[in-house]
Amino acid sequence: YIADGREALQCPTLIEDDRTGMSPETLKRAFLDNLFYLQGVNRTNASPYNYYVALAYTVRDRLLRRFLKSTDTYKQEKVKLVCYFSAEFLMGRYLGNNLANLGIYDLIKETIEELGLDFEEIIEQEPDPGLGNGGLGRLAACFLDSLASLEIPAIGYGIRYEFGIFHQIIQNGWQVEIPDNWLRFGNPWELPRPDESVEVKLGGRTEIYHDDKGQERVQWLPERRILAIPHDTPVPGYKTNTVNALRLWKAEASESFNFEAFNAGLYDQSVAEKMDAETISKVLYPNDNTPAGRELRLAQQYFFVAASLQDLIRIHLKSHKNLQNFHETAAIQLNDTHPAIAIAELMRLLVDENGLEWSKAWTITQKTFAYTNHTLLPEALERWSAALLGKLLPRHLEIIYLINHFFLEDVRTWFPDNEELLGKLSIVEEAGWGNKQIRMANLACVGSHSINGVAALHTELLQKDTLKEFAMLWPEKFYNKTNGVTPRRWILLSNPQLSALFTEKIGDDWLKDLKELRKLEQYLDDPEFRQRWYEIKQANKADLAAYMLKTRNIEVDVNSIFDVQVKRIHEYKRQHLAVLHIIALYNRIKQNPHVDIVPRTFIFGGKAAPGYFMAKLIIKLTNAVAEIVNKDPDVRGRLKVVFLPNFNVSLGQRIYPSADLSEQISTAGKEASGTGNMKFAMNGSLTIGTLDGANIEIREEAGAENFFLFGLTAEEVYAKKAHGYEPMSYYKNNRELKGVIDRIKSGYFSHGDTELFRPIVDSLLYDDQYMLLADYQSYADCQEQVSQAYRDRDKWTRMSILNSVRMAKFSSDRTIWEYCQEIWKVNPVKISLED
Ligand code: NBX
Repeated sequence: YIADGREALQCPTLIEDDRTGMSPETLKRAFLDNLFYLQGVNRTNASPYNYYVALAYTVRDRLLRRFLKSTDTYKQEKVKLVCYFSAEFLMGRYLGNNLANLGIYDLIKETIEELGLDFEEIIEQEPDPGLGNGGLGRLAACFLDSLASLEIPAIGYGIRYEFGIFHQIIQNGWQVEIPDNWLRFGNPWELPRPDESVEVKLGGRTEIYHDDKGQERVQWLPERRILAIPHDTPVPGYKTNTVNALRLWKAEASESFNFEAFNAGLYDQSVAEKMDAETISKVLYPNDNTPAGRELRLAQQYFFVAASLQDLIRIHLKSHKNLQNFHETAAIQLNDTHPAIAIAELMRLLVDENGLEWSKAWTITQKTFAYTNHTLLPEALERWSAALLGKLLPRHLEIIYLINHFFLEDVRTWFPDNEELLGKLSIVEEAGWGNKQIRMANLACVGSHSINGVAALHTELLQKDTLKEFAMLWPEKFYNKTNGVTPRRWILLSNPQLSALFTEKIGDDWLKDLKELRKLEQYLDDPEFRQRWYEIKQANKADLAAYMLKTRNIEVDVNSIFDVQVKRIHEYKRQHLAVLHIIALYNRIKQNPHVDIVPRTFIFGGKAAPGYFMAKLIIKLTNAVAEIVNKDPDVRGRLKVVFLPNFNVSLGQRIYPSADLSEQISTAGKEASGTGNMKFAMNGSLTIGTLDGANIEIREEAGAENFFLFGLTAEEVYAKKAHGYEPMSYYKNNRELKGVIDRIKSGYFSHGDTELFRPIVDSLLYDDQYMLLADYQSYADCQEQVSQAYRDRDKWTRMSILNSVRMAKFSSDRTIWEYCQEIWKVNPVKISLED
């Protein structure tokens, strides 16, 4: 082991030391040093958290050499960097993941246990960094893991939110939000790099001036300047030397913050402005699939994008004389439209600040950016009022108008006299009364060379519907990139027992190439293998059962079907469809207490956006049903309903391995992809699902006979809407369904209050935008098939095995490889640790 910087100090280089060594003795010494010298505590008074911090630094030290070597290699070899621009990175805990990727998990676990410490308890001390809402943020994290594992030079750029996604508690059945102060005790994983800070400008106005050649040019006279301070977190690949950076920006007041006010004696005012600056990276907006529309949110988006582009230009100019070939240094992926203002910012940097000609700058810009869309819901597409955008970013508004002007001019020559088409394509929407809106998806499409959806159906619907005018204009720009998840976190770390079984049978190559798991199909007819499979699932269920008992004081039967729906709460995801079915089962028992029902434990988890009334009411309904069902003696433990509070990455790691049944029941055509569906299936859950998002591809891979399919197709949903959908007719014609809705209406779950759940009932009976009633019977019938299948343990286990071993397509390694080859045009770069 070689420690960097030794040569300069004229130290011998090949000596293993306390910061690089891997022998148990060296590790123990390093760990105890980090306890004593970094934290000033010792074995007699250290808390579990102190032990966590000591271990985190011990592991971080062992990442740094690879980290710096990676960065240096990228610089020296002038490689093209993949830059993942994302307002969210839902990384989950680092400690276990870094140990696994360094290949030292067992070594460290044993070493810690030799010191008489509880390794699990130490792992649990780490706050779960929740810098994202859900699928979109977690996808960014899985992508970083795959990029490093595939040895692709890459960097994730985002915001270092001081408060991540709120902590959810349940009070009286309702969601209550608690601020997530995750940095309170510091963060051992990040390296602040204040020397690489940059300034970001905001507000003010623009001005025309003449440069020294007499050329007319525009400059931006900002009102405020904010400092962006990068904080780097190393992201190691699985058993490679590559360690990439996640670079998150923190906002602070500039050094020169309101110096005048300060000197004029207005000390309080200048401090107030300092606090104002820090607000920008203060808190993650907790909305998924609805834009916030707030000035601070736009400031956040611009803040991290402007800082990141300056960073990339600085990197580029270290090894190139000008920006003419900037697109050869950086492939920037826009994770949804949240960073799309980068398109206008790069144009401003190239044209205004570096004197490039507009058309040259535009070519570079389009070659640099690629855009991923994550939603088909029209209400979720970001739009900014031109007035708001112009106030915060006056020059960018002008640039957007110019981009739009040249773009529409082109469209006019290609399609003369087609005002309707122009109206659809325009980046600027005239919303009436001079109320202009900037459509960020249109800006992203125009400014990128690639536009991709995240599952086959999603991409198809983007081309046919949401973005059809762009698909008509530029069919060659469209790609499908079906999502994936990293098998390191979602199998190896989450399900150590299953991982050990895999490795015992086929070696550990599956962790780098998930197709290897197919080899396990040969054991399908081996009763001993099936027995072990079953036992592992039961052991995982027992773990989750213990957790539910401890946290919720609910006792569940590990022989019941663990039927799980965990994801953000949203009407289109239809958690309430599952609740309707639970009430139907309950009603059957009440009608005939001896009815033969396969025991089930229904497990829910997920956060609702704090301002989303219906989603919060769905949580309340779920808990209200749980309260009645769980304590009813007629039910006799056959049904249990558990809402697990604060679903996040670490709770996911507990839940996915313990599920028998994965609920993926969105209205067809609404869920872009889903990624939880993949995590469940890899861990041997069977899916009950609609033909939506990636469910379709999961079913294709697993085999239709190993998937519980129900519900309308996307086409049928559109057709039904077009012909006038009447939910009331389903209510009137389906006795069981009527019984369910009447039970809610009657106040049975709300202590006699017939008003509480009226918004849900009314929405179902009179509108039912997401067609729960149309899909109800098909869902209930399908659930009956699930129950029958579960009665046959051998059959169920075979289906479970096949689901798990056929999920290779959904490794994010496959997804990232496709992005690399088709969109980014980058290849792996080997990192050598030799000097
Ligand atoms: O992105 C999700 C989709 O709903 C999933 O179908 C998909 O699998 C996943 C990854 O592609 N979208 C999502 O998570 N969106 C957000 O979290 C979001 C956050 C902020 C915002 C809009 C959407 N303003």
